[in-house]
Amino acid sequence: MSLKVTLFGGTGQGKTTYTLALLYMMASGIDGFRIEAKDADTTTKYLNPWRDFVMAKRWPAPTMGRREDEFRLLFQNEFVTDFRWVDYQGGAINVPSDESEEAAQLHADIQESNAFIIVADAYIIATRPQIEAELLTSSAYIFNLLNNYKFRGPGAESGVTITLVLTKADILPPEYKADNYRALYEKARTVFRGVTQFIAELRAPTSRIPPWMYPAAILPVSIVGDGNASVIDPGQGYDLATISLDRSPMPENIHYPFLYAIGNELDRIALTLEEQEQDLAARLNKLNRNVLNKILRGRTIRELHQERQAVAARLQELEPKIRAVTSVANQKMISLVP
Ligand SMILES: Nc1nc2c(ncn2[C@@H]2O[C@H](COP(=O)(O)OP(=O)(O)O)[C@@H](O)[C@H]2O)c(=O)[nH]1
Ligand SMILES: [Mg+2]
Repeated sequence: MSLKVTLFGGTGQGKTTYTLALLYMMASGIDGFRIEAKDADTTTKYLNPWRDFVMAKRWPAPTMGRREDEFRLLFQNEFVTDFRWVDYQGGAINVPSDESEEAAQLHADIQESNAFIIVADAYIIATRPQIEAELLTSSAYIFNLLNNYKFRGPGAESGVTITLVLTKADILPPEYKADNYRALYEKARTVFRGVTQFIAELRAPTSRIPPWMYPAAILPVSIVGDGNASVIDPGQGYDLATISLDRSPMPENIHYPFLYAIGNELDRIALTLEEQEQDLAARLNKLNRNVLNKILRGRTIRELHQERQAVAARLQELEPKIRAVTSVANQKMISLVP
């Protein structure tokens, strides 16, 4: 069993570019954290398009289908956990699981994930009419899936970490950058109001679920850095903006959402995983067969249970050290609910 982060977002929101930049930065290590791919080929697969991006100023090709890769997360050169990163073509969010293999896989990913990084285009949120921004970012689809598989589904008490990454912050109109992105946060919370309101309800004094079960935060990021890219055509309808990369990219803020997700997960899992495992079988048996088979991948529920227990023990051991580092990310991120 590994820690699992699912990257969520509609087509063209910036998931693949974000992933390439993050893995490039994390491969050399940031703040004591380092990511190693399971094998050298995986690393090459991610480094090549990143090199083309930096050297030839060529954006990564659109993702075909779902892509899952295994990594190892290290902290001060100590193994923390295996770690799976799932990126897929935006389309899978918008299809029912009985109609598409990829959608069934996505539903299983959601059910099994510890953390979600929702990737949404800040430029779309700022410049499109609200209702178009909702559809292009797939905010309602994302809420629907989270709601069914995490918030209200079996296992809601175990919580989940949610990070909303607002990409392409570099090309935002100045009024959305002003005052520490105040106008952007406001619009993003409205576009993602399903998730935001759900979290807000949990923060109410009457809620029986403690706030640390559902850490949720937001941050604008840029893979290229301010002033290094320009909008050639703002786009309309389904067509998103055409953007040229003019100078060498200088990624900004991109590792914080990741460290936030990881750090809060380690905290939360160490505290809840063991007890949550008690009713694992009951929870899994409530799932659609198709989705359950994807989660088990040939294992029995008992084997899955044992793998999870081992992770919990390991995390408990490392947690105090890791907390020292992730507190930086916690301070940098802005709470989803003001
Ligand atoms: N200005 C700017 N544009 C970006 C940035 N990240 C992505 N883009 C643009 O968004 C497009 C789609 O990104 P991609 O990662 O393929 O989106 P995905 O479909 O969610 O994987 C890219 O081709 C770029 O034009 C960024 O940080 N700044
Ligand atoms: Mg992609």
